[in-house]
Amino acid sequence: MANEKKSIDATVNELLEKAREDSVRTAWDRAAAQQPQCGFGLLGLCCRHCSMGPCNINPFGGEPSKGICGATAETIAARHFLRMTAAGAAAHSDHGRGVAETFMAAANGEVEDYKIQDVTKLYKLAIEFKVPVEGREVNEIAKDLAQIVMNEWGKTHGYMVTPARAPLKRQNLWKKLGIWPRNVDREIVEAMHRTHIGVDQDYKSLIMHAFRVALADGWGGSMLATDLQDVLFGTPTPLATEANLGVLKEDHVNIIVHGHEPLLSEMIVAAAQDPEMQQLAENVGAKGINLGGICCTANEILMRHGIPLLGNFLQQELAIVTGVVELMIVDIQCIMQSLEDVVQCYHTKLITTSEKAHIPGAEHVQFEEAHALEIAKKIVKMAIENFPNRRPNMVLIPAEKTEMVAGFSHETVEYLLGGMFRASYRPLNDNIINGKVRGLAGVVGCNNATVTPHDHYHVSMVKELIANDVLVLMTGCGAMAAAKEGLMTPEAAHKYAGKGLAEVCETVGIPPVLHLGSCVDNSRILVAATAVVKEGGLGDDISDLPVAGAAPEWMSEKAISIGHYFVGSGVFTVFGGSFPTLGSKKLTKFLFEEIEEIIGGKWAFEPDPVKAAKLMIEHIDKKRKALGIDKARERVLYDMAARRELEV
Ligand code: SF4
Ligand code: MSK
Repeated sequence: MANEKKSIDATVNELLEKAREDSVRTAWDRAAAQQPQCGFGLLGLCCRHCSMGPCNINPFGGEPSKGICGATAETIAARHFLRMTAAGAAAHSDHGRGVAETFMAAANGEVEDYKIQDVTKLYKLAIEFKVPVEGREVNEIAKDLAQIVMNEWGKTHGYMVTPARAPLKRQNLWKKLGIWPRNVDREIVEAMHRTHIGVDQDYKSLIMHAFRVALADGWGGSMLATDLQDVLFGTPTPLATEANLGVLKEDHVNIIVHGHEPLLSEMIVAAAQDPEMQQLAENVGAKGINLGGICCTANEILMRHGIPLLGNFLQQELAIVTGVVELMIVDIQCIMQSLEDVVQCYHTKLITTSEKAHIPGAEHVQFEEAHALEIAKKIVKMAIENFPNRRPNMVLIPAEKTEMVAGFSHETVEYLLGGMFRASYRPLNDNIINGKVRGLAGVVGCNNATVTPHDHYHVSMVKELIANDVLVLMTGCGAMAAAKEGLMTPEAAHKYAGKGLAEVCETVGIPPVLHLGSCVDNSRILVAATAVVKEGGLGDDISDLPVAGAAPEWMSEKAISIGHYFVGSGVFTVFGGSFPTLGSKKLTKFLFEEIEEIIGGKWAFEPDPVKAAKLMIEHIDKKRKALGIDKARERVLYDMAARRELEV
């Protein structure tokens, strides 16, 4: 396939051309080299959980129909699905644990570079975890809260606290089904145990435990990561910035932060703004220091500081191909090992920083919270010192950059809708009831080198949804795709949204596509959905709401965990690309149909993004009908048609 078809983003196609000229191989080249990919693996029909294997199952019904131990197609695919969920939940939740540990260290005064910034959110959390607040110092409250919160990862008895934020009916369902998570670590360990040879061999039982694991992530580890990051670094509020590789500056020292945790990147932001560092940059002939982000670290510093988004997952190699990046700092998750090969062709330094994530050949600067700012300054200095090594003949900065507005936390949305003194979701609920807003969609997830053109699936789906008056909430790399396309400005409502949604967006002053943050911030979508339920008038559970979820270009195991906690929260969720259980008809039928009776949500697979959007809209309309508000929407359409007639 020609390069111009690899992405709908012109920067990608331009830089892929340059990569070829520079003899740099990218994920797209390696994806081509992997073809044809293993059909058993794609269908979830390959097991290597013991050394009698690997065992494959014939997807066409012939032999072999069972693994050597007798495991069936559904058992093998369900075990695989559960292990993916566990890996995804582990990644999110271990990120959350790191934040909790830093929060504890900050509360104990052990790390001077981190301070509690959102005291209101701290109080809210303290009350939720039954920490006394009356007449106490902030740090005393924080210390007690930190001790209790850490138990969410590994308490010896009882259940997790934060799932109690869900609507009461949903809580009761989780209790009845026995899937209210006990603690993050236990559910993940149990997932590994259940999927060992000869343990849980009932696909339904495996999928129900996958709910418990995923809920421990979405309503626990991820939710606490978001909350504690807000406490430490501030809850995001709307801010304007720019997205795409065109924000790189030829006359500046360019530094990229890539990965997921804000613990280091927050310090890099502070270090880069330090006048001493600015002066050092000028001393080497640069006009200043330009910071940008890739993947969810980008989303974290975007949401709180308006630092520009450079690009999403599949742009990480191409950012280096521009030839103007002095240094890329990575921490954890979604970092391609190939970055080390790419930097060999340019002057860029690749710095790993997490004890959990090393890359052979990359320079490792161990990040320590106790010396956070000092280490951040050391890394920024390394970038500055590397500026003179830039090779001018290797430079190509694409022109494209797009304005965007980000920073939509649940609290901000509530404030924007109702104002400071009557912050409330009431206006949103009213507009859903009267049909101006048809429903809500969470569109999240990654890019995937086997799902081309890059970004096309996110953008097409989102455009279809907003044209049909569905307000879209986004996170992760999908959010970046929408931002680069110009869907995250208030003006986009007028240009792309249906009349009803455009009217609401213009009244409130919001884009039709809201950026809610990083992968762990999908928890903000759960909280927002719960707030809509609690506001009243739209049923008494998330599964009653006219909402749907999607990940059209997913690739990470974290996406499976996210999808499963969306479904476990009662949301219809559509994935594109591929789906890991398709080799088992029984299991797929269970996930795509039967599960709805049990949990109120269900999965679907549809690679065509517009068809997938239509499935979401159909589901939203089905829920509107069940709520008895389908008539309201018809009436609104009739009124608008009548108005148009009058205008003519
Ligand atoms: Fe084969 Fe069973 Fe071992 Fe899996 S656990 S590799 S199906 S024998
Ligand atoms: S970074 S998990 S590629 S969204 Fe969160 Fe992007 Fe997916 Fe990584």
